[in-house]
Amino acid sequence: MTGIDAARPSAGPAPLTAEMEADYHRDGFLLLPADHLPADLLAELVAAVPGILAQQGPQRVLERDAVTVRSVYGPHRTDPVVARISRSAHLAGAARQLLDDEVYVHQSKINLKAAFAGDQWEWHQDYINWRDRDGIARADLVNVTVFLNEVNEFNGPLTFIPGSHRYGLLDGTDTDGMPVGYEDGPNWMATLTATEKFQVDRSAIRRLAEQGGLVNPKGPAGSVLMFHPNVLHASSPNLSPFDRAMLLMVYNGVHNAPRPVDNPRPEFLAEREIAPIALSV
Ligand code: 6CS
Ligand code: FE
Repeated sequence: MTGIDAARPSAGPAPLTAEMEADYHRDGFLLLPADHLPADLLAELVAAVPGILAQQGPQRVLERDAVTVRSVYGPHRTDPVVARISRSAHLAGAARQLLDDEVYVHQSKINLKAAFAGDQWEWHQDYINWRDRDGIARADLVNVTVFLNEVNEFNGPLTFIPGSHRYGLLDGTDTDGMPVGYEDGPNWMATLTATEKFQVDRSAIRRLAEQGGLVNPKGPAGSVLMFHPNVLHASSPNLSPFDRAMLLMVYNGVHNAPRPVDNPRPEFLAEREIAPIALSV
């Protein structure tokens, strides 16, 4: 039986070992080996990326320089290859395991982090946006990221504070107004740029980093990185001559579907149609 009223997911593909699950819950992130995704699936995905980055429309967000692509949102809705990969047991099955629920994609994006020009992401927790803007009641979501290039110490890897997800949403300051360079943009742009709208208190970041350290998972294209919506993370600008493109898919449990909100964000940022994914291979 499937459907939102169904109990918990029936037995199905379980790509993660018990040890991997424990690591994820302890650290708030988990890097899977590069061969987790079948090579043909990865090759198809990599081939689809230029077309996605060339999409015209509000779902494409530029860097402050107004020419370099920063992100393209919602490719699971517009691109058949990403749509298929989003349903694969390798990814959606792993999300289902971690959330212990049927899942659907709340948000997807390609973050390009272009060679020379890709800008930073300041320290943040993802969940604050999904709670406050999209009406999602619990932090029962998981980011599943596929590296589309090699990620190394030079091209702006995501950096985590292990264990920081266990403290829930941290205190900070919600800034008003639009970030520099985006003054004329729509309101929803404020949480998607190099300047975070919600600034987590630096004293908390320092304390958690002193306790947990910093880790930046690296690996070849095809590596899969999963991370918790409350884990503190950031990344530096990409000064290297190598792109650092990633596909990120945010899976939510169907029992955690968004409640209605005033001013809902566009559907390319926040899915409103909740249909549990039927896993494919
Ligand atoms: O606004 C959002 O939904 C998002 N913003 C950030 C900074 N991270 C995660 C999420 O995609
Ligand atoms: Fe984030």
